Amino acid sequence: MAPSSDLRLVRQRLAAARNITVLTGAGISADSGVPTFRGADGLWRQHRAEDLATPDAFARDPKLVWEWYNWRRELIATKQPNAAHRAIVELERRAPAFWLATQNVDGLHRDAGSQKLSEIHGNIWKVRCTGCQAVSENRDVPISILPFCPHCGALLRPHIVWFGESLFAADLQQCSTVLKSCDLLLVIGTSGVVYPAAGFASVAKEAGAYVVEINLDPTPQSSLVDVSLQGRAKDLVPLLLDPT
Ligand code: BJW
Ligand code: ZN
Repeated sequence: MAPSSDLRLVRQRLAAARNITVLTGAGISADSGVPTFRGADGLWRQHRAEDLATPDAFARDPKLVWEWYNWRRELIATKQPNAAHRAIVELERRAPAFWLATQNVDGLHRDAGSQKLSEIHGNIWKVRCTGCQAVSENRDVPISILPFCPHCGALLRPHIVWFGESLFAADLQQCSTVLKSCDLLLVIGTSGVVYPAAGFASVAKEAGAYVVEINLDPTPQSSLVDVSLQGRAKDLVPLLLDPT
């Protein structure tokens, strides 16, 4: 099939860009078999992410919240990066300046080989002590419920940014810098409803970047971006790097 004129245009822009920023969401990992949050398979035992991913939910019922994370750990542990994750690694290798901001906590970008990245909502394979705040890697599947800190004995929580919590200051600073300095922002597989990431496209656009969205469906950002390509991340992202 001949590439669409939009696809050709984005390829040219991408090849010419010297400073590229990429924002990804659950849609890129959907192609690896990880359920999205707001898709049909986004519920767990009838709970929505908005009901479980909050400090209040954890304070009320830490066992329930950890059971949800154990279900997700079991699922994610069986998944591999796909062609879209790998194409982003190639983009990082080719571009003179590059940064990836992912909302995904599954670690698949790191598994694929991405190095210049911020996991702005945290990582499911890390835990944080609610007492001494120590962060450590924990790849237990399942993790023992409830898990406690080996240093101070306080309850451990996932090292993840929940609703109502601020993103980590260093990540916010880094994202602000790269959004304002990039020539091209690629927004892949996010519904664009969760802030601050939902505002990234307009920040980059206002700073003069060319903004491209890749998604199965239109999003609230589709009308403000320069090009919106509709399709699967695993098909479209590798095509963007294709010279033919
Ligand atoms: C495909 C595909 C394929 C499928 N190929 N595409 C300003 C205005 C209003 C509210 C706020 C605001 N600023 C802050 C807020 C509050 C809140 C917020 O945004 N609420 C909104 C819901 C209204 N934000 C926060 O609380 C954030 N904190 C913060 O800003 O602190 C300061 C502050 C607090 C309070 C008030 C004001 C300021 C923190 C947000 C943390 C979000 N964390 C979560 C849960 C983590 C839990 C976990 O993972 O364990 O992160 S929410 C959940 O949504 C998760 C995701 O990273 C995030 C984004 O979802 P994403 O990735 O977009 O997934 P989906 O499922 O929504 O979409 C998938 C997309 O892929 C779809 O579009 C599909 O079409 C597409 N797709 N298959 C391509 N194959
Ligand atoms: Zn501790």
